[in-house]
Amino acid sequence: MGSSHDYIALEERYGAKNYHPLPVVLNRGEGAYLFDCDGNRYFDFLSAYSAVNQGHCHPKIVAALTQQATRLTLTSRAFYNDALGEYSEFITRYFDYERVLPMNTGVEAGETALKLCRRWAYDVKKVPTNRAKILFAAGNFWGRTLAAVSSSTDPKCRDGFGPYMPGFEIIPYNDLPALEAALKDPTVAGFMVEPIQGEAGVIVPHAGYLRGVAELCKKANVLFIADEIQTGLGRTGKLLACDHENVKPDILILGKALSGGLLPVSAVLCRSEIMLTIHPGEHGSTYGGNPLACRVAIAALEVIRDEKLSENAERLGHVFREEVGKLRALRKWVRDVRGKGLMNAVEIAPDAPVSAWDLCLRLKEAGLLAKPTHEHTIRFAPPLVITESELREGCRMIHKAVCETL
Ligand code: IF1
Repeated sequence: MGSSHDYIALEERYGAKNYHPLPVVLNRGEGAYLFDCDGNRYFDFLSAYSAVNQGHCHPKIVAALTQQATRLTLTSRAFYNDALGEYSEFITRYFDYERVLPMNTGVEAGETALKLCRRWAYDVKKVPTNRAKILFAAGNFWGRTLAAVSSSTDPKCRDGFGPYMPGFEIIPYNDLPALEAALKDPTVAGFMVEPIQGEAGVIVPHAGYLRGVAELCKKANVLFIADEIQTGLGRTGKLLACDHENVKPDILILGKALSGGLLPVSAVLCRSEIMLTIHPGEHGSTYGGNPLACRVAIAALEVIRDEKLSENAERLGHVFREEVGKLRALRKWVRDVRGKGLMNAVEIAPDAPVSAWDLCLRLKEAGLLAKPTHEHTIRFAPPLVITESELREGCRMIHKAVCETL
């Protein structure tokens, strides 16, 4: 086993440079904890961007993986198998949708949702061919494909990758009048939106926004497409962030924790009228809906339900915001502590005596791993299996790291 330095040097020499990781080399994960090559233990307050809601290497999900891995892992969709049907019934009942289209990564599910939306526009809404428009919110993030970056307003995601996908329009987030105005265009087919914007810095819309989106889209015969890849699966204190307002999107997009962090599993759920506009041979994926992913996803969803992870996130989210919120009175440069459930962020002033990055380095020294999103906001999203005493210990580490700074 090499040293941390050796592992970093290998990545430096042989890898792409599309990330700037925190200088820590991890080799084991268990529950809310990560361990580095030098044997140090950390709280994981990123959860791989909410892909590890069930905690690292959850025994039940690992067991489902290892059991299926010795039987059958991949058939492709050229043939049937004994897992996809059972999984399709399980997940559509779990979320109360008529049908599911299984994919792998979140962005593939996003692309699938947009293809379904366009196809529904032409076949059902009767929008003239190739004229369908899809609305996105400024500040959105749904992945790194050319379609995804075509809808981005973040220069770091978008610039230098043109030309861009046509038919995409941007409206302000959390702005119902702007949505209402945009929906006057009869060629609009859908509005894809995160119930809480993750990458933008955990931007929580005002109460009633999601209900307004659902009502305005329904009135305009436009599909409400909810990207719950980061907000879903218990993260915000409900099974879905849309559940906070009792709204049901026309198309639901899931990913990340759908596998508990074991392998890429994503899904698009919607009613038959939308799903059946794509016919055999018109969309697919080599690994989409593979038996291994199906068994892992069933176990991952069972863990969220049986261990009441949404309820735990709801309860401990209030503890986090109360405890860390106290920092605002202690350091004026702590501008905001915000979020829902265990999807939270701390925003620091641009002129703070310490950068968000340096604060994350201090947090690492204190035993907690987190990462800035943009330069002045740190996202805090521990696995939903964290206990109250572990969470309070993590909050003490955050206090220590902040209060070390004058
Ligand atoms: C990176 C960000 C988070 C997502 C939402 C779809 C996807 C994501 C709401 C696509 C993915 C990941 C991607 C990863 C880092 C991380 C991220 F910082 F990039 F923006 F979480 F906020 N919808 N988010 O958050 O899912 O294709 O990655 O499976 O690209 O750096 P994916």
